[in-house]
Amino acid sequence: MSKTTSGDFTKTAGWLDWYDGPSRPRFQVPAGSVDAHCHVFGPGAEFPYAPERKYTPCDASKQQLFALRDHLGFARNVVVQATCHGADNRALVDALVHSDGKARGVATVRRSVTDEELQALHAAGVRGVRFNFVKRLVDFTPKEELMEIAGRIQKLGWHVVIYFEAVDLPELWDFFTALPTTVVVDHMGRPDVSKPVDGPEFELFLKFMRQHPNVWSKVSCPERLSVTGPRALNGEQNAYTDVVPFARKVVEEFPDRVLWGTDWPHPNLKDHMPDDGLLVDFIPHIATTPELQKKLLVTNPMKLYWPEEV
Ligand code: 0GY
Repeated sequence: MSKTTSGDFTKTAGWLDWYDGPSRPRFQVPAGSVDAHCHVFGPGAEFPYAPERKYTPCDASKQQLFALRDHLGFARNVVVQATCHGADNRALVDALVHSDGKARGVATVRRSVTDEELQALHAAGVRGVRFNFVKRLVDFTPKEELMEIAGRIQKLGWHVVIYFEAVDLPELWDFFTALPTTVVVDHMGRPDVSKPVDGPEFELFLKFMRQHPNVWSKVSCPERLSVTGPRALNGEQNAYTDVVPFARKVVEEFPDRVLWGTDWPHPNLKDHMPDDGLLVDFIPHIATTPELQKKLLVTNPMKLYWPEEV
């Protein structure tokens, strides 16, 4: 069933809506698991999409996100500000404050943000900011502006989430390695999984993590990275096999610095929309023991987002 975008908005042509009626995962996530990368979109009538956005999605509300959390067996969410909302964090904050303490967030802020605004975001449950370097998603922001923001949010104990393409890591290396906070990389820095897992491109990413103990990685988004599939649809229990060696390598080498998230509602997928239940069934392929699964899904995200409970 096609979903709508409310308010004065029309979905980007060819937009794929999130999947209705996801299956119940066969893999039971450990008690207290955190979906550490997901988004809310609008609803546009209540929380308008930003004028500077590069896409207009279908609405994906906090109630729909929380229903998915419960269906998949997760206890908590980390909601990441999506670029379609720019630096207007109202939809994110609304989700956090209506989550009964079960959601924390990663915001987008500009240099003009005031200390009072940062304090208000902290009170709502924000614990990080996202710096996005994926050119199809955002306009350029000068690095000195980002470094200034990093210095300010460091004082709140927050971290920086970075999103970039693997080919851009060499150029961004000096900036990333100068960041003063914990740094969380989205989706393993988007490796080209048609290249060898032990080839120079992914080795550079592993070196980035090896040399910098403050760098963490989300091992999420196989549906975005996979070239050969098979897709997480129609009960497929061995989806996205080409991504498995990359994610497993990161989980096994850095078990205390990895996070996982659904990426619901999966913005900008072009090829297919995965069944989120089957995405959860991907987890034991990359975290193959109960110990690794617990670190990935409970211990690590709790340390970063709910440290007062650890
Ligand atoms: C993701 C990936 C994407 C989009 C965004 O904030 C966003 O718009 O993050 C993407 O298009 O690759 O992590 O959701």
